[in-house]
Amino acid sequence: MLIKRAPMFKASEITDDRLYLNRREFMAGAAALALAPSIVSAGAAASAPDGKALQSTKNEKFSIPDKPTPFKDATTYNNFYEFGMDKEDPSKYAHLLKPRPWSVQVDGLVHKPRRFDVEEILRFPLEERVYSLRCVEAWSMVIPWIGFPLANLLKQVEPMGTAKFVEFTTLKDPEQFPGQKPSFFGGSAVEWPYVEGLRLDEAMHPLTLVTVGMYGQVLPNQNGAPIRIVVPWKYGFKSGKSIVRMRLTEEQPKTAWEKAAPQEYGFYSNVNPTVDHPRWSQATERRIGEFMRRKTLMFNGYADQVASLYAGMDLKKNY
Ligand SMILES: Nc1nc2c(c(=O)[nH]1)N[C@H]1C(S)=C(S)[C@@H](COP(=O)(O)O)O[C@H]1N2
Ligand SMILES: [Mo]
Repeated sequence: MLIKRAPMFKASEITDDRLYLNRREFMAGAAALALAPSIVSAGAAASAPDGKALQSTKNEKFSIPDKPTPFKDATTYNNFYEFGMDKEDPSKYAHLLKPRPWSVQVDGLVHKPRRFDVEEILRFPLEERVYSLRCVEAWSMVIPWIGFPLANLLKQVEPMGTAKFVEFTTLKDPEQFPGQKPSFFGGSAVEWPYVEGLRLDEAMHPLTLVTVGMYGQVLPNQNGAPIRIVVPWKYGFKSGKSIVRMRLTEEQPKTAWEKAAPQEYGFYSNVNPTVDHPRWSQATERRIGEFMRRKTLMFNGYADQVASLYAGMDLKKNY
C-alpha cells in the first residue's frame, strides 16, 4: 500500500541518518589509510566544485565564521523530495532537471507583475554569504551561498499595501522530477508542487536570499538550480528549491509540509531549540562532518537580527 500522506521523517530515519554518517566517516577514514579508495571514489558527485564559476562579492557582515561543509557532502546529502526521499536520490537523479531555459513569474498583489528570466536574475549584484542550514531532522551544514536579498527583487514588482505574504512554488514536471510521478516507488509524502511561504516582512528581511550559486559556482541541480530561496533562521524546508513562481497574497499560503503533517511542520518553522519536534528534540544538532553534537541556537544564531519580527507572538504556538 502506498502511504500518501506520510509525515516527513520517521524517528527511525533520524537514527539511520546518524548511522549513515558514521559509516561515511568510517569510509573516509578507510580511504585515508588507502584501504578502500575504489569504494570511496565510486560516487557520481565531484569532491570539489566543478560547475560553471559565478562571480560574487563576499558579504562578511552577513556571514558566519564557521568552516564550510565539504562540497561533496553538501551535494550528495540532500533533501529534495522531487527526486526521491533518500538523501542520495537528489544527486543520483539531478541530471534529469533542465535549469535552462528558466524563468520566475512574480505576481499576485503587486503593481507590476512580471516574469524574470534566469539570465536577468543572474545580473543582480551577487554576494557570497556563509550561512548554516539547519534541517528539521536535527543536522546542519555550513554553505557559502551566492545570491542577493529577495527584497531587491520584490521592490521591482511593487507590492501592494494589501500584500501580507509571499508564496513560493517549485517546478512541477514529473519528467524532470521522478519523485513527482504518481507511480513513484513508495508514493510521495507531499502534494506537488512543493509550496512554501513567508510573511512579507520575513521575505523582505535582508537575510532572506534569492540564491543562484554556492561554493563559487552556479547551483548544482540537487541544491535547487537555477533559483532557490534561503532563509537562514528557519528550518531548511522553508528554503524552497527550483522556484518558478512567487505570488504575493493577503492570506497565509498553505505550505506543502503543513498540508502533509500540520502538527509537525508549522508555517513559521523558526529554528527554536526550546520547541521540540513531536517525535524528537531540537535542542542540539549534528553539524555534518563533526563528531560531537552542538547546541542549536535560537533562530539559528540570528536572534539579534530577526527576533523583533516575532515580538508579541507565542513561539510555542506559532512553531
Ligand atoms: N522543492 C523543494 N525544496 C526543498 C526541499 C524539497 O524536498 N523540495 N527540501 C527542503 C529541506 S527539508 C531542506 S533541509 C533543504 C536542503 O537543502 P540542500 O539540499 O541545498 O542542503 O531544502 C529544502 N527545500
Ligand atoms: Mo530539512
